[in-house]
Amino acid sequence: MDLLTKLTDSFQQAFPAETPGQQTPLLICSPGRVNLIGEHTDYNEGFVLPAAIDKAIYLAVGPRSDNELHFIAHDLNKTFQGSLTDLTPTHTWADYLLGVVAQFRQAGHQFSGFNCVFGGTIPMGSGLSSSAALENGVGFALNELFQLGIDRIALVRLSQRAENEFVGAKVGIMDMFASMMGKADHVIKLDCRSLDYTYAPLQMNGISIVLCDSKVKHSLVTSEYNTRRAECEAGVRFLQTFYPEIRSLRDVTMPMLDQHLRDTEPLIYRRCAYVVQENQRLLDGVAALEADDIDTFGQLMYGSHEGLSHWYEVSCPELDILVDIAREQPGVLGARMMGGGFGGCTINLVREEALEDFTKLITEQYKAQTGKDTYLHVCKIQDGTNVIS
Ligand code: GAF
Repeated sequence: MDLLTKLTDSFQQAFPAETPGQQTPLLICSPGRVNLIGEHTDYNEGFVLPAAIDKAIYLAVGPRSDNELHFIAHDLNKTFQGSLTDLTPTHTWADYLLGVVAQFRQAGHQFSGFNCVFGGTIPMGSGLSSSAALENGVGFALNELFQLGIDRIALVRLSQRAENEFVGAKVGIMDMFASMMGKADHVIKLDCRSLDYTYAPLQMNGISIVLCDSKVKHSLVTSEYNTRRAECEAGVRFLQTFYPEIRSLRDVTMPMLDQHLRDTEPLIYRRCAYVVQENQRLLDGVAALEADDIDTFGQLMYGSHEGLSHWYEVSCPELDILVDIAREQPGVLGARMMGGGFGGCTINLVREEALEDFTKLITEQYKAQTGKDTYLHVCKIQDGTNVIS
């Protein structure tokens, strides 16, 4: 039985005719994302280059006639029951749904309780943004169910606020944006300051985007993520004493950092220098893609990984090993860790004719060096969050 049938069956069993005529739930698909380059730049008002992928969270949703909230996490085999009148964090998976509901309420939107069963194909903790996909899916469903008339960008912002304020992870806007705004066969060049964006066709003639899952789920990710963000903000505050016009690391150059931070604040210097250089790598990478120069783009990906590993210090031994193995394989153009870090996936550009050997070698060598199995996925780039039926 496929996942959508399972979710629909589970919905109908759990909520039989709760509201007459509502046994048939609204079905939503909300995808995960990849990011080709531009990591930890979003919350520094820089650029990112993400896309929505063919791994998603699926939600079956229906309205209730009361104020109750009934959620079923199908893959976890867990249930949650609450009320619109008591929206406080539970420190469980339910917060990704409750947080969105709380943001909608704060924004003044009126709606009744609802039932939701969800499950998905995004491996949890793999750095493919299952949480953003879930938040977007819930927001999208509420907007549809209750005809709230909220546009996609406003939904993205509500998802981000849910994660920042309710879940407590100070994430940037990239993941929600990519999941909601994705377009099949295109990457999104997003300016995270203005939210201006353009879609660029992904012309990867004969090259596949391959994800390698390290299968490491690091407990440090939220706390270290928030620390990195605070370190970047500290760098900006320090530089503002010399350059009051600076608003974020987007406005900072390497000479400014070299002159004022390198000797006095070496740790903050390394963090800020990584971000400034990563923004430039992204701009160079976009120019390389436009010139159909995938070799240069691949080299920039390796540069991104080096920076993330040594300067920003958000990698882990397993991710470094995956990138080191990939670098040695013929037909691999570039590889780097992706997302927040401390585990999850690497993203690799691999020539199609080399895919079979790459799969075999990376699987064997990763197992030999770490004792762990990796899981590989060749990505397709899909449309963003949408109604299935
Ligand atoms: C996580 C966050 F959610 C994003 O906002 C982004 O900062 C990313 O890490 C790093 O680029 O996925």
